[in-house]
Amino acid sequence: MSPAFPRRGAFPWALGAAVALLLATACADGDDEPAPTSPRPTASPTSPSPTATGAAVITMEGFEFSPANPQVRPGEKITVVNKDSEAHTVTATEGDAFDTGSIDGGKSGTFTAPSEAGEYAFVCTFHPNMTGTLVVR
Ligand SMILES: [Cu+2]
Repeated sequence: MSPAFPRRGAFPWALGAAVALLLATACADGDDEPAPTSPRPTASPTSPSPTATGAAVITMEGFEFSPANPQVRPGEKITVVNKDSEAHTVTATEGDAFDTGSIDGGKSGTFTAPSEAGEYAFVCTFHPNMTGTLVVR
């Protein structure tokens, strides 16, 4: 009867080892599942285009539009800042897509981008060599 004691003692030992193994594999599985989804920094490194994010602003300075090719959303409100002393306009060259009218030097105005995507050339009606293209998309 004496050799039965060590055998009985071995059963809980083996059970404990089996449970420990099960727990270890269960923990490993639990760690594997959320791993592929959590480390995905997709949104943070995508903000190097200043015209596409935030409020759209066109600056007139030195008889130039800056940026000359602003990219905006359909129907977006665009602020126009005139830093020159002369009056300027932002006027679509084809049709009447948009027109700020005269913006005096040192003043600012606004206009609304067309609701249809496309490229709209614009000009200052006072200074036709001031040109730009509004990119709506
Ligand atoms: Cu002008």
